[in-house]
Amino acid sequence: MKIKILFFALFIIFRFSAMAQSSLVQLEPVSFSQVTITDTFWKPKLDMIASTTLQACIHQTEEVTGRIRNFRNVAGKKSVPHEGIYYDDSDVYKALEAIAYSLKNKPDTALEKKADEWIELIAAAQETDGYLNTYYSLTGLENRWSDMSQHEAYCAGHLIEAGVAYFQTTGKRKLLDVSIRKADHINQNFREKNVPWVTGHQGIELALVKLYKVTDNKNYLDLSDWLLDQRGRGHGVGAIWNGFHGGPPYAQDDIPVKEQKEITGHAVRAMYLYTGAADVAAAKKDDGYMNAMKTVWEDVVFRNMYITGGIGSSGSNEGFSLDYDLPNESAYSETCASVGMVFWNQRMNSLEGDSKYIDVLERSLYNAALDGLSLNGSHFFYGNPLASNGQHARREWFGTACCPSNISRLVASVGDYIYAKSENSIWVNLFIGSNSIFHIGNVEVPIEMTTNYPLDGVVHITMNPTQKIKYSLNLRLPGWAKEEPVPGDLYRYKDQSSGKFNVLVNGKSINYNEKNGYIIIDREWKKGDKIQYTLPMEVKRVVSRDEVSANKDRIAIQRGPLVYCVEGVDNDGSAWNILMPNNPNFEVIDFNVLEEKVKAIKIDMSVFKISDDGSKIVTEQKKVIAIPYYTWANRGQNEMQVWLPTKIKELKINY
Ligand code: FUB
Ligand code: ZN
Repeated sequence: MKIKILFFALFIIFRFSAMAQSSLVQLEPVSFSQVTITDTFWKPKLDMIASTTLQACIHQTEEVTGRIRNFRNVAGKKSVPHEGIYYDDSDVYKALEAIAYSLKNKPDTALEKKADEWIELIAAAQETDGYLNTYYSLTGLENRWSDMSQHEAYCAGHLIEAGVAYFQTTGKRKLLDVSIRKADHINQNFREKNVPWVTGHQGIELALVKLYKVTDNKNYLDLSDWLLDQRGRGHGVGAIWNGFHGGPPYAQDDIPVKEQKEITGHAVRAMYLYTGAADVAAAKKDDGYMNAMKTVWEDVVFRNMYITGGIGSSGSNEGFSLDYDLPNESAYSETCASVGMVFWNQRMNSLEGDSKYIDVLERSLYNAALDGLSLNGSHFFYGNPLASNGQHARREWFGTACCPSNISRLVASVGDYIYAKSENSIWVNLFIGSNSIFHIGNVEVPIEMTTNYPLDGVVHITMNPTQKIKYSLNLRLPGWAKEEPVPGDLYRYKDQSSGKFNVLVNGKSINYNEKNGYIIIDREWKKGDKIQYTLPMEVKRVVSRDEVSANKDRIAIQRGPLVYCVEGVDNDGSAWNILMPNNPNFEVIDFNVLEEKVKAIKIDMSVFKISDDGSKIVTEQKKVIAIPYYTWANRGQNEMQVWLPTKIKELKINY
């Protein structure tokens, strides 16, 4: 008997220690609502979202298109046709979510009043059983939940995200309660009855985890897990997009999520799926999802990601094609997919505590995602090509308008990605001027970061703990500041680094450890301690693996986290007639792209032209200007290239 009890006790101890070991979460992100942005680069963008971008979204949503009219018509029980596309409700919710974040950054009574007005209509359009979707309410409710390729769950996901965000910012529950009723409707009709349903476009999975966190109702977490587990079991009908029949891989529905190893299909769907899976993994301490996602992540980053951090190279499926198929001029690289890369990589960083995920996040954020928003905030890119013959232009809006509100919500909530915390540590992931207050034990630790990043690499951090206290400050050491532009070997530097990072505390060198891409300064801190962290902002040449045929005999330029491009408007109208020399001389200069202050790079290059009489090709040595990629196409349509040719055969000369 005693032996049995001993075995039982050992079994319990073993079980508990195994559970503790499988505790996945390494760090917890600090919400944007706890962070005040003071940054010279980002603060004007946050203000622009509030003053211009959200106004553009409202104008398009309410006046130009029928999105709000659809809600008004359902609320008024009118028997009229649905206007627009079946997933247009999602844009209203995403705009509301962006408004919620923006209100936190910059309170605005008129904006809040507009949001409240919309929320009244949304609530009035909800069916008595919790269902809410203007497309089906106007075209025939009897057809709802009959076609998995439609976006009912996707719209519900965006509704929930908006409801949570608006509640967190304003304390107003109306939209949250609408979301709860909708989530309950789905839970009762599918999970509780075990009626198979594969979400044709993911998004609700990550939203349900947010709802679980705000309500503490585990049903929503279980529903999210259940929905994830529906995939890859033959329940799906194959997703269809604008007539494109992608079959199960298109919607990541060919293999159960925990067994997936390769990235397939539609890029935005994939990003939302893996973000949701990471959230469930963290909340349920389920490393099954994590193990799968690590391999999928490597497939994305090692073989299928643009140097800009954009993904989904193919327009026909808005997603992934073959490994290393990364064409530049026809790159799809949807803005929403880069927004999704930011979401997913943040979750992976939290689970693993490894900075390589933030390296990717930062790359997507500062390049492919930010490129989706014009410098004046009123025009958008849907796809973000890496080369142009002048055919690409930013637009005011799109028929499918997922990108404008998506980039708005990302920029407005950029504070979410700066800091993270764990028991005795403060983690600095992004270098963005800001203030926040941490709590280490019972001690308040206000922290202030100031920087001119990404224009220069000097970051100042001041610690102001209310009393002396020991904790570690973990500063991300970006891969680009070492010899690794990206994790893996898809891209590599052509030059050895001469600069090195440097960290001082109160003006003196200190001892630190380096682990998982972080500089760890573990010591007793006191009020007023100052850290000066300097990252080497060298101009670096980047080359691709040979398998990327589009980049063969070409070089890209990077400085800090920013990828550069040559745009015709700065270079006599052309960007395809230049040749990168073997040993280029880079001069970093202060430059303005419209109002945006940037560091441009002047490069001595051979420029090829047709002679005036048209009889021959002439070469001139010129100073070619390269600008940060995210700023291109703001001064009209013109030529652009990120990957600059090193061989004459790659040139195109206009005549
Ligand atoms: O289908 C909804 C959204 O529209 C997708 O996420 C985008 O790729 C676009 O197709
Ligand atoms: Zn989009």
